[in-house]
Parts: sequence; C-alpha cells; structure tokens
Amino acid sequence: MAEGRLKIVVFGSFNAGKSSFIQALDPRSRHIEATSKESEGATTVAFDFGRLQVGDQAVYLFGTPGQERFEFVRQILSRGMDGAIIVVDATTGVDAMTRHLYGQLKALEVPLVFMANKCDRPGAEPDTIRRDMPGETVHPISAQNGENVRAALDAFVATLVAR
Ligand SMILES: Nc1nc2c(ncn2[C@@H]2O[C@H](COP(=O)(O)OP(=O)(O)OP(=O)(O)O)[C@@H](O)[C@H]2O)c(=O)[nH]1
Ligand SMILES: [Mg+2]
Repeated sequence: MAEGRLKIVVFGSFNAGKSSFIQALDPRSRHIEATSKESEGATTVAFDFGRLQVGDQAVYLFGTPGQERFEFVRQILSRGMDGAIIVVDATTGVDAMTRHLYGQLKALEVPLVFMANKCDRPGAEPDTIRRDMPGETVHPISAQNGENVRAALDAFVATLVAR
C-alpha cells in the first residue's frame, strides 16, 4: 500500500449529520456554521474540515452544507475529490436532495458510499436505504455515539486505496 493523501467530500441533505460525522472522526475538526430557523442548532454555511490517518493514508474530510442554496459551495469543495460519502438520516430515508446529490456524483464517476446515520434512534431503517440504492454500499452508523463510524470510513478508504 503506497503512502498517500485522500480527499473525501461528505454530502447529504440538510440535517443528515454530515458535520457530526466529521466531528466523530476528528474531534479537532473545524466547522463553519450559523444558527438557523430550520435547525435547532447550527447549520453548515461554508464547510467542515477534518483530518485523520487511515493506515498509510492521510485522509482529508470536507463536509458540505446540506441546504440547497449552497450548491456553489458543494461545487468548489468537490474539485479533485478522490471519494464521496453521502450521509442519509436513516429515520427519514432517501429524499429528493439525496437523489439529486447521488445523480450528480454518479455522473462524475467518483467512488461513493452511503452512511445511514442516526441508527441510535428508534425508527432508523438502514435496510430501506439499501433497497432504495441498489448496488451501493450502505453502512449503518451513529455519528452521535460514534458507533461503526470509524469502521465504515476505514472500509471505504480501503476500497479507494485498492483502486
Ligand atoms: N440521534 C442522533 N442525532 C444525530 C446524529 N447525528 C447528528 N445528529 C443530530 O442531527 C442534527 C444535525 O446534525 P449536523 O451534524 O449538524 O447535520 P448536517 O448534515 O451537518 O446539517 P447541515 O450542515 O445543516 O446540512 C443535530 O441536532 C445533531 O445532533 C446521530 O447519529 N444520532
Ligand atoms: Mg453541517
């Protein structure tokens, strides 16, 4: 396995848990947020940035804003990415925004994986996401309690390194 750097960009609908996912992977990650009426807490208005080592790979994680109006930010952050993660709230499932992001990423032919987030909550249905996204890998996670977060990222990084 050659040493290297990987740029992974994290996509997903508003409130899916993208920032929390990066926070769980890198407690020292940085987040550019604002308070909003729609969300109880903060919403990403620019990006999240986290860094961690996975084997010989330095992994740079860029989290995008979920709100539709930040399409231009997602475009900028997408440049030169080696892989894409789509975070889905498993209690609400695949929505129109998730499908929009998925279509864009498929067109770019970038390696991608799904994280079915909030699996700590009752009503989370990662299998429904699997059914809605046939042929795609879906990892059940909880960004809040950290369950399966690191293992899921490691598995995705392994597929990128193997390419
Ligand atoms: N129960 C539970 N709540 C979570 C989990 N992950 C995130 N949340 C909560 O969901 C809300 C949104 O989380 P964020 O990480 O800000 O979501 P985001 O996708 O970055 O949101 P935007 O940047 O606004 O698009 C917050 O209140 C989090 O505490 C999880 O795994 N379980
Ligand atoms: Mg965010």
